[in-house]
Amino acid sequence: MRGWAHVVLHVDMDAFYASVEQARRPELRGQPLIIGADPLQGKGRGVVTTASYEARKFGVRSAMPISKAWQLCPQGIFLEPDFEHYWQVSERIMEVLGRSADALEVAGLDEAYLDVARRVQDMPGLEAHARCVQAAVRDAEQLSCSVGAAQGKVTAKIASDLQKPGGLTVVPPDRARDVLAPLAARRIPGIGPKTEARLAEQGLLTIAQLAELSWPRLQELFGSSAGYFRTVALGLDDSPVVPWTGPPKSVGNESTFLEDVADPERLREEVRGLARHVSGRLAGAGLRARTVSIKVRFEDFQTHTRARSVPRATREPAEVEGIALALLEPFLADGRAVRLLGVRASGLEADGGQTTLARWLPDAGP
Ligand code: TTP
Ligand code: MG
Repeated sequence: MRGWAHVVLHVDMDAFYASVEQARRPELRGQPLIIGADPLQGKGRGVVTTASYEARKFGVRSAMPISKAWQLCPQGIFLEPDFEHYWQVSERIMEVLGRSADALEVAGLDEAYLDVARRVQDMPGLEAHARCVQAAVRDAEQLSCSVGAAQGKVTAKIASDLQKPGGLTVVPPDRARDVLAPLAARRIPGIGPKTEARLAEQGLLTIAQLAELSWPRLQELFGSSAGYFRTVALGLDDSPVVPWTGPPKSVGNESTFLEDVADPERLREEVRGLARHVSGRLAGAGLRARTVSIKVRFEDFQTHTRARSVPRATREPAEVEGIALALLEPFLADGRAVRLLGVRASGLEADGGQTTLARWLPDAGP
């Protein structure tokens, strides 16, 4: 594919939970199906998780109060989600997708990026391959998906959403800026409702308007993510697929001081902060650790690591912090200046013994 930095497909399942229910229960097909909290005859207090396209015609949407969905679509069929089942179907879909790509990056229960650069030669080949991917998913699970193709993941993701359900949208690099220009700014992953409202206050509604902003203005609006939004808005995104290689073996953070530090209290404080950061990352990934280790590098680059294991895996901030501090203490005795400190958690276990692929989904956004 001449002129393409990468060839990325983004596959996103259509009305995923609802379609899965319709696939396993044929009597639900063609029906307005609403997955979410129990509506309790209109008095339910939860929200809609997703709605079939038949129900969306009535205005039912994800995250809407279930009582509102009940009003909008009284003839709807309401079901509570069966996550266990959706995870299983998701894993099977990812296997199918993996066979259609040289690298697969799972981005959520119902979405993934495929690197297909080595499988397609030209535009017709790309379109044919994408249609084959859709057919393979349909054959395997009786489910429909939408596909976006671009030279980068972000543009591919925006593209997959443009012709739902069942659509295929190819955005070649030389067309990217023009295709994106008229779209609402919120189409860019990372612009949620809050950011959207903040941008709207400044009259910024479209991606074209973001593309025209000066660099200082972008930095004012987006801080350290300014570069990401500029690249995407200009149609220059070429973010590659990063294949999923299994759960992490360890999670750690390090910091190098601007100037070497000998003050024991400052070193303890730094280790506390690193330990809290590591606990937070474990919580985010649904992991616990059996071993906590620290790394200390002195001003002369002499580097030491110390580790301690606990009988029961943990991510309790106080416990991780306590172990890290205890490991640090012997290094503080002679007042040597420290250049770098690190805290790492290993011997990782997933919550509740859950080891499925879906457990390791990365965070969304830039
Ligand atoms: P989405 O891909 O955002 O939505 P969808 O697959 O239901 O519909 P679309 O055809 O527009 O892609 O999310 C995938 C699943 O994630 C969805 O089926 C249910 C779940 N989900 C929530 O639990 N809460 C939410 O707010 C959203 C948007 C989705
Ligand atoms: Mg979806």
